[in-house]
Amino acid sequence: MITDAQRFQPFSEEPIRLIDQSGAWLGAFPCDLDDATLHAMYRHLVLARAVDERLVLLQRLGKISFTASAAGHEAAQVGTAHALRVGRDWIFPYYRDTALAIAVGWPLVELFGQMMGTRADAARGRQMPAHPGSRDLRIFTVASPIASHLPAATGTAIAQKLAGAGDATVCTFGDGATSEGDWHAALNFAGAQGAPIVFVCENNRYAISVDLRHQTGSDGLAVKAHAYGMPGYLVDGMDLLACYYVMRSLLEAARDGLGPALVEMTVYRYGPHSSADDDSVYRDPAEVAAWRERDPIVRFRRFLTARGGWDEAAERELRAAVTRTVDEAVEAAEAAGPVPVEWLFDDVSSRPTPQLERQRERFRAARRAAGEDVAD
Ligand SMILES: Cc1ncc(C[n+]2csc(CCOP(=O)(O)OP(=O)(O)O)c2C)c(N)n1
Repeated sequence: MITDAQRFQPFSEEPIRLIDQSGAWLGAFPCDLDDATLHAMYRHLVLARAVDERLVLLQRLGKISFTASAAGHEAAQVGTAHALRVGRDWIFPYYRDTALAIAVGWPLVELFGQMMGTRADAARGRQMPAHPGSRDLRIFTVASPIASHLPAATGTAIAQKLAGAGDATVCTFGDGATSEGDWHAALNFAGAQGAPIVFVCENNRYAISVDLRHQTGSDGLAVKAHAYGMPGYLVDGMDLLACYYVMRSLLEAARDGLGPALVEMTVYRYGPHSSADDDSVYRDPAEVAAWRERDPIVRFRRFLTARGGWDEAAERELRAAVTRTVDEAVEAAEAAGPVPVEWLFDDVSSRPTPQLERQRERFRAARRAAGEDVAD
């Protein structure tokens, strides 16, 4: 239940913030989360960072072909995840949302299986790495073309409204997505239809090498919500609880029939755009270092420590447990073995067409000719 004090003002000039750099609570209302919930949120932050670092390592080792680091985005994503009703609300994420997927419970074995293309991958090796999806968790499979998932997210939210079950949709994207036509079509239609959807822009100020100043002449991104008839909120995306409380109140409003909202979360990506990028050619290392000083994980840990109930021993125990969890997940995902190439022919249609069967036979014949052992 959201109280009046937990409703936020849209279109503020300063980002909404509930925890300062020292970990002190700034809210006009008391934090109403219990220790177990706060510690679960912190574990998700730490786990997401550890997964991220392991993915970079696996890419360097040649075990995965591509990774897009979420380091610096964790508070925005974990805060959003905890405001969702997992399995009921729909989630339309983008490729940088590893922490979001982890925090809503995407199994780590599946995550690493998806990244490595092993049999542990629920998508059976058919997506490029960093493209999760889950029927059970209602995660719409990530699509590479920027902003192409937004109209589908709006459509889903309109369907939720028509169904009348009180569900909502969250759709995330980067600042670069706001330059795409799909972005405007989706927000326009959501506003016109009063769709129960919260659009979340993880604004890290870069679309690969393109600075936000080249994307828009407007004063920020949240302000664009005005034109689509919905409120826009500017939030400190390195502050987990600011992200959580803003998302909680907006999702509740959406479920109550109050329509869509746009949230701009200011974040920073510490690493390059992806494993295929060299950010040193377009960013000053001093800028990266300055944002690292505002690390969302350190800030939240300070909050927990100041509140009581978190200390060095708890921290050590958590870090060791997280390392073990990641080790085991990587091991299990790898042990599942690579996806057989022949799976390519499965699930294309409910009954294979004669053309598909002929292609499968030609493929098998080519493998036999190459001396491979092909089962009948
Ligand atoms: C329609 C389209 N155009 C270009 C690309 C190439 N591309 C991949 S990621 C990216 C940058 C997107 O930046 P942003 O939306 O800000 O998200 P970020 O990666 O910064 O989190 C671009 C241009 C693409 N995938 N799709």
